[in-house]
Amino acid sequence: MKHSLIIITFGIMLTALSMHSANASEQEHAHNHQSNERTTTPQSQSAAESGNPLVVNAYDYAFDIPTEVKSGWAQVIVNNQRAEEIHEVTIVRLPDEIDYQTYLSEFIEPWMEIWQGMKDGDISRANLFSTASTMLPEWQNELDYRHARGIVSPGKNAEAYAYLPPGTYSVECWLKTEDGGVHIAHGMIRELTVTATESSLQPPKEGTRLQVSRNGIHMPDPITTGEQTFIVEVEPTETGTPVHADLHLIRFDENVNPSEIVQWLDWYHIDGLTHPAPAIFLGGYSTYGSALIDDKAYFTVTINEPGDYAWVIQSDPESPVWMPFTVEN
Ligand SMILES: [Cu+2]
Repeated sequence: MKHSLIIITFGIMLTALSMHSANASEQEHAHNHQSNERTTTPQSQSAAESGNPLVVNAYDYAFDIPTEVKSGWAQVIVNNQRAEEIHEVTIVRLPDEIDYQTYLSEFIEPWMEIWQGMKDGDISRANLFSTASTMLPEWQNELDYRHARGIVSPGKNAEAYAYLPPGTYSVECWLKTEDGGVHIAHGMIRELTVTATESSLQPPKEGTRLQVSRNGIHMPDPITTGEQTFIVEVEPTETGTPVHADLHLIRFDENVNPSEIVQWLDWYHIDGLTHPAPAIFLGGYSTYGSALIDDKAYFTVTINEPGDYAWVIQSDPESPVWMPFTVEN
């Protein structure tokens, strides 16, 4: 599990080489734009009351985030209402001796090169790991992923709970533009400091229960429209790693092909996580790194309308793991 996470992170890095100076003005613009609107965002207000919000405003292609957040539980609020494209938020704690600039130059930049090599056909999936290991620093194994892949379609918000020990972090989006450019390389990466001051926030105790196991996805109770909080119990395997890497709530139309959707979730696939998405993504969680605490995940989504929805797990396109269901009013 950890291995695959590291590989995924690699891929994102390729485009980062040029992102830094090129996107400074764009980020500046996004930041100014966002400051004016933040106080009017309902999600920001509700999170502020609960103690430790980490509001991530997404743009095509920039993040506006606070510079620091308290340690302990944080409410990661992804606001994708101002973007035209789908985005995600990965939150990774850097090793103690590695600063953010070193992370960019020694980890992100090689990953962007690796992805370019995959796009050009110079690096195959079969030799990806061996190639990556020669380009990436030893300390990559100490990267500590606390949250990843809460994929959110444009016009939507999603919230998830993450547990963040103090330290220096990177907040980044590994999704890709229509021509295969990783969003990180276009500017969707930011430094975050998690302070020693501890938040009093606790994850929600009330919510709709979900179980994810080797048998698939089990949701005992039907869900309705409105804001929905999910508490997910993820079955560990014999080795202690969760059975599935991630879970997403999607809205789809009758032409949906679940194989196409799970294939799209594969970052290493040449068209994986590339705009446009084959369904509307409303939120979810990933088990990368240390993202699960006590084998549980917590997240909140807003379901605006009744209709056809599904839980989808990144899985083998030959036998996709998904659970379609209908939402009533
Ligand atoms: Cu993005």
